Parts: sequence; structure tokens; C-alpha cells
Amino acid sequence: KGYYDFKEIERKWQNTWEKEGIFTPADETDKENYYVLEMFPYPSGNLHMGHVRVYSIGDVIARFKVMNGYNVLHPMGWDAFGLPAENAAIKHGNIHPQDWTWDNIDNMRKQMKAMGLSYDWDREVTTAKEDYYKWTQWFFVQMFKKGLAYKKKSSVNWCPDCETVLANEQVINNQCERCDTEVEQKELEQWFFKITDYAERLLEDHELLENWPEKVKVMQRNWIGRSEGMKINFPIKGLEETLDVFTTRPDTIYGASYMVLAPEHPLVDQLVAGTDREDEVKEFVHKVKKQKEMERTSPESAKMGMFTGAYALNPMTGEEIPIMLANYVLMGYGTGAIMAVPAHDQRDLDFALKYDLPVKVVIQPVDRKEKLTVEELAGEAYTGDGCLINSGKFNGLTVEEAFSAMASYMEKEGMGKIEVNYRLRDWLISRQRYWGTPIPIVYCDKCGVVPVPEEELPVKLPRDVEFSPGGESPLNKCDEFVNTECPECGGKARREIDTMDTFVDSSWYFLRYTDPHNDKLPFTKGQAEKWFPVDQYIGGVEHAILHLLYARFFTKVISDLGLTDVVEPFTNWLAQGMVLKDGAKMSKSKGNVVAPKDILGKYGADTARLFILFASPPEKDLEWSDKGVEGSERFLNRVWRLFSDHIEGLKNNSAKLDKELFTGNEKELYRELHLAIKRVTEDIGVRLNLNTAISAIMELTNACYHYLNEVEVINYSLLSETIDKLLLLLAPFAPHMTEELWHELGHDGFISQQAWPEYEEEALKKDEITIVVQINGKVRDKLKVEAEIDEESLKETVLKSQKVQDYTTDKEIVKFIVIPKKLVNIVVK
Ligand code: ANZ
Ligand code: ZN
Repeated sequence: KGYYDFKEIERKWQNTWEKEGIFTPADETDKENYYVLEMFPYPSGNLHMGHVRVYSIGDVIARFKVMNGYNVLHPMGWDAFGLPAENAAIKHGNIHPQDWTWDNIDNMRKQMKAMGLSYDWDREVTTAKEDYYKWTQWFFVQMFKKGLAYKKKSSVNWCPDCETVLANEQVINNQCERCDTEVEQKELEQWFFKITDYAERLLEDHELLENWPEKVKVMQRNWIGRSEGMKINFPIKGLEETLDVFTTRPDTIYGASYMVLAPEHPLVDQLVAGTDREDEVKEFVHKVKKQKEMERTSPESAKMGMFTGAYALNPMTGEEIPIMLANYVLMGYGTGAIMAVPAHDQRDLDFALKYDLPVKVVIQPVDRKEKLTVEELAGEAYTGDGCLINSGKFNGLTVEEAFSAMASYMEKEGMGKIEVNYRLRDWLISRQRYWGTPIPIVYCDKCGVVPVPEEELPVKLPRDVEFSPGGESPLNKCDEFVNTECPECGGKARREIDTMDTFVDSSWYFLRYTDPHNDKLPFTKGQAEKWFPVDQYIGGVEHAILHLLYARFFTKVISDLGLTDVVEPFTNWLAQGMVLKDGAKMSKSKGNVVAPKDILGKYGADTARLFILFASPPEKDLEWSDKGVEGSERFLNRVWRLFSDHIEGLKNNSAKLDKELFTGNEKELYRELHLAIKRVTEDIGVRLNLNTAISAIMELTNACYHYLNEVEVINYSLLSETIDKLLLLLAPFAPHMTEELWHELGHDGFISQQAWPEYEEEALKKDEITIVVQINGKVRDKLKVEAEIDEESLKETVLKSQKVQDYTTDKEIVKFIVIPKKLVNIVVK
């Protein structure tokens, strides 16, 4: 045929590859192992273009590495628990989340296979299957035993009318989605992972991630938010207790003119109990609890506060300072209380001015003579560097000096301690949902909180439950699930009804791929060591913080459990850009979605893959274009016709390639071939510039056509050599068509298992000739230049010659005469 008939050919090779199992890595091999991984998808129903993009990128890398002699692990699976499955069940009533999910997986697997992706499907992992979530539960139990999984009260969205917990998605404009009642924050017992214990290591080990984009490390660093400061204990007037605050600025303590408690602070009740302010304060607390954290902390939003009637004593000055409540102080950070220094903190100053609280300047610029006054601040806090004033014996010290001087003084006097604080919170993992990994915990009246013994795992999700809207887990109404025996005393007990956040499932799946069928352990150390860490991880930038941080945390915990020696899961990470259409992200709501299944049906996998890889470098956004897709199709057919137009000559050619006998045209084609090999090899292997690798293959194709146009007698041994290598270069991008042509040309084996071509340095050189340079008729220089150089470049080269410059500076060039391949004469005056 004169064109690439993808429909027949693509299916044929997909079936053959699968039957022959060519993407299964060897268990024992002399080759070096390489692990390439794309983030596994949530099985939402169909692949979208973002999937096509990320899986195409991963596939090129995997196939390239195989051809370069590596033993490659390239697995795929499903992040299969989660909300949409349950919502579908609630909405349509008759669909079970499991059936919905399994159907979607079947559909998406079929679409992936139609893309010709080189996965080892024997290692497929599905997080919602018992053989996987059993081990997620096993990790939970290990973490519980180490004190890394714990329960504590935490605030959740609560509808006082429906008396139920609401997921964030069910809260609309701070109202319950169903009854429009104002949503409150309610404290409920929830499960947490103690990721804060690993904060320091998560920061320090960034050092091991040399190849990660700096941008991602900065995002994670900010998320962890390490601050060095002090915990200072302020005595409370008339009470035994102290009021403890966390501050990064102990140097400003002389300027602390009031204290602020978060309204949720446990001391609040004690401070106001029995006073005439009690009712007013309770009402205030209630009002603040309705506000979202964002609303409370944003610099623009209104600060709300109230005096408690109580006073603290500044430990340095003995001054009495009022204790306030305010919305802008959060219970979840530091100690939930602050010393307010309005002269040097903008939020404190805004609040002080609003509530008429005292302001005292204690820092001013070093070069100032007169003391800086409150009036001069004019509503703007002074947050710059400087020296201390109004600070007793510490006056005159710089901010930095004062920090250490005051810290050691206060530590000595028992007023406080140096402390490091993190913005990172412990990871709240409980979800009041059905379709997730059950938390393997049992509650017994006698024995308390008991983990399910390892040999009793998995705690299976029951199939028959009632799906009703609302925040409580449907498992609560499932008596067979809830009622159980205590593993310790055998008495009556109840199971935990919450399930785990799906981020837990995706925090270790990359390890399960190394040993996916193990039923004794999540994986063995021996299997993990073969592959882990992942050499190249690829995924969306939206996962740069949470998923990657959780995966790093799990890897460290798993390493502390002794299951692996590896402490960082991903050696290299590539964030692929978005797929846009008409300048906007493809999305259902914008109605600009191009469905991969339509594109695959119309153009085939090779064209789709080629377009999506050619249109943009992997990490940049990509604009979908129908014209572009057609361009890719045309290109593949151009390659196809090189073969189909010359099939007889190519097949019947038996002459050996003899470089010594090359004509000029032949030499040039040979040079183009080796140039392309060099460029494609480096573009994929070194820079991951897949788009420019494709350009290089296109240029080589053009060079073939150019050669065929120029010559009367075709050198078939050269043409055959060139087309063979062109196909090898193209194979990672367009695996089906190249496989077909490889076989049609009579070669043995699969193209994807051939050795990657190597380039000859010698072949890259262009023919050179010597040009004589005259100035005003006298020979002044001789230059070596490429034989085929054009006049413009020749002129440039000649004028750069030092000798030519010596004779032409300060002179005017009147004429520049070229006698091709021989001589240049410059006339100056
Ligand atoms: C006194 C002070 C003076 C402060 C000054 C700042 C500037 P980072 O760097 O983010 O760790 N703070 C502490 N706990 C808080 C809470 N729960 N809610 C709101 N604010 C809180 O911030 C630490 C600073 O944030 C602390 O240092 C404290 O204010 C405030 F010129 O104490 B500072
Ligand atoms: Zn018990």
C-alpha cells in the first residue's frame, strides 16, 4: 500500500507484542536496570489528552532505554479508590462504586493498549483491590505501632441541621449543599499520620535530589515552612498557668503590648469563667468558628477581636498586658497564642489601631539618631533590620545580636526555650466515606483502641451498603461490618468506620510494582532493590507538593521499618505541561475537550503520539491543533512512501555499503543520517527534548527525499542503511508503523528490541576546501571552509580572519568578489 493503514497494523502489533510478552523485564540479567514511571490515573472512565501526553512521554523514555541496553521496568496501575465512584452510586442509585470503577478500568486499559504503550501488564496494580489495600492497612498498623498513626480531635465541616459531617465539596458558600444551613466547624476525632516527625528529613534530603527542578523544591520548602524562634512563657495575672507563645522575634519582646489567643484556645474558658464577659466571649468564639482559615488569615480581611478581661505579665518588664482573642490567630500553628508587637508586625498593628491598644517601637534603622516614634509609623509597621531601642539593657544591639542575647537570657531565667516550628501539619487521613481503604482499627470497651492483627488483614470493605448523601461513612449502617470481636479480649467490639485518604494509597504503589504478586509482604527487599528508586518519574505539576511529599514521607517510614535502604523514591522528576485548546485548559465545563478515543480512531496511535510529543517540549504547555495532527499524519506517510516507492530496490539490494566510493550526494546523505542519530540520541537521552528529536528525524526524512531528487542512480545500500536507522530512531515515537516496516524490510526480531544506532564522529565532518583571499589583488590569506558553503557564510568567515582584518581596518570595502570554491578578492580604499 502507498500509505500507512494504521487500523490493521496497529492492532496486529499490539496483539503480537502482548502475546510475546516483550515488555516484561528480565528477572535475572547482566543489563543495568532502569525504572520509568508515569503517575497512575484515577479511573474516571476515559483517557483524556493529559493522560495521552504523560504516557507518551514515559513510553518514549522506556523504549529508548530498552534499545540502549537497559532492562526496563515500565508498569501501570489504577488509583482506584475515591469520591467520584461513590458520588456516581449516590446519583444513579443502581451502580455500585466497585462495578463503576472496574468498568472504567477495563475501558481505560483498552484505550491505553490502543496507544501501544510498552507496559508490563503482569504488574498491574489496583489500589482498591484486596491484594493491594491489605498492604496499605499493613503499613497503617506498622505506623500505629510506632506512634506514627494517632487519633486526635480536629475540626471538620458540620451541618447543625442535618447533624452530619460534610466533605469540602458539599460546602457551597459556607452553606450545606442540601439544606442551605450555615456550616460550622466541629471538633471530631480523626486519624492522623505524624509527618511532622519527618519535617526535618524531608527538608534535608532535598540535597539528594540534585536533578529535581529547583522550583519544586522551593514549593515543598515553603509548604514545610520551617521557622526558628522561641517558645516564651508569659505568667497570667491571678493564675498558676502560663500563657505560652511561639515567636520568631524574641528580640521584640519589650514591644509586646498585648497577647492574643486563638478563640479555640483551651485557656479561653478558664479565663472568662464566671466573669461578666463569659456570654459575650462565647458568642464571639462561635462567630469566628464559622470563618474559613483563609478568611481569618488573609492580610486584607477584617480583623475581629475581643478583650478577655484577663492580663498577662511581660516576663522581661513585669508590665501587665491585656489578653485578647482574635480571628487572625490560629489554633493550628505554634501554640495557638501570640505576643503581639504592633510596632513591628502589620497584622498586630492593624488590630491595635482598631481596638485602641498600646503600640511601642523597639527597633529602628541603625543610622537613626532620634528615636523612631509611633506617629512616624503612620499605620505601617517597621519590619526592617535595625537596632534595639526602649529595650532596657539590650538597647543598641542589632536584631540578630538581640535574638541570641535574649534567647540565652530567657533560657537561663527559665522564661522560654529556643524552638523550631513547622507550618507543615500532621496528615489528616480519615475520610467519612465508603469507597476507600478501611482503617484497620477496632474499639473495645475494655482494651481501648486495638489495631487489627496482621494475620487478619485485610479488613474487607463489605459490598452491600446503603449509599446515602451526607458526611457519615455508609459503613456505620452496616452492622456486619461494624460489630466484631476484640482481637485482644475476644469481647464485643466495634470497627473504625472511616476510610483512608486516597493519597495514602498512592504513597507506596511505586514499591508494589517491584513485587506485585507477593502475598506475604508488601514487597521483598530483594525485589525492591532491583528497581527502586524510580529513575524517572513523570506527572502533573499539580502533584508537586502533596503527592510527592507524602510519597517521600512513606519511603522514609518504610526505610525506617527496614524494608528498603532507599530514602528518596524518585531520582528524577519531570512535570509535564498542560494540554490546552484555544488557549485554555481542556475541560468539560469549557466544552473544548478533544477525546483521545476519537483521535485514536481517526488517526491512529502513532500519529496521535507523534503530534503530542512534537507540538511542545514535555514540560511546557501544549496547544491542541487539528492542523498539527494532520501534519504528523503526513509526516508518517512520507516515511512510509520512502519504503513503498522503493520497495523493490530496498529488498533486492545486496551490495555492501562502501564509503570510499561515495559521491558528493551520497556523502551528504550519510552525513545527515549521522547528524540525526547524534541529535536524537542527545535530545532524548540527555535533555528529554522529545520535540526537537522529532524535528531531527523529519530533517533526515527530507534529506532522503532531497537525495532521491538529485541523483539519477540510487545507491540502494546507502538508502537501505539510512531507512533502517531512520526507523530505529523513530521507533520510540511511532512504534507500530516502524515495527511493520522493519518486518516488511525483512529484518528479524522486534524493532523495539534492536540496539540503538550509534553515530560516527567522522561522518559528521563536511568536506573542506581551501579558499585564497586577496586584498586589492595581493594574496593575504588562505582559509579552510566547507565545500558547500554559501556566499553569505563565506563572506562572514573571510571577514573574521585576523589577517584580513589587519588589511581592512579603517578602510572602506568597495567590492567583494567571489570565484566559487577558489578565491575571494576584496577591494578596499
Ligand atoms: C512576635 C512578633 C514580632 C512576631 C514581630 C512577628 C513579628 P512564621 O515565620 O510564619 O513562623 N504567630 C505565631 N503563632 C501564630 C498563630 N497561631 N497564628 C497567627 N500568627 C502566629 O511566623 C511566626 C510569627 O507569627 C510569630 O512571631 C508570631 O508573631 C506569629 F515583629 O511574634 B511573632
Ligand atoms: Zn477488648
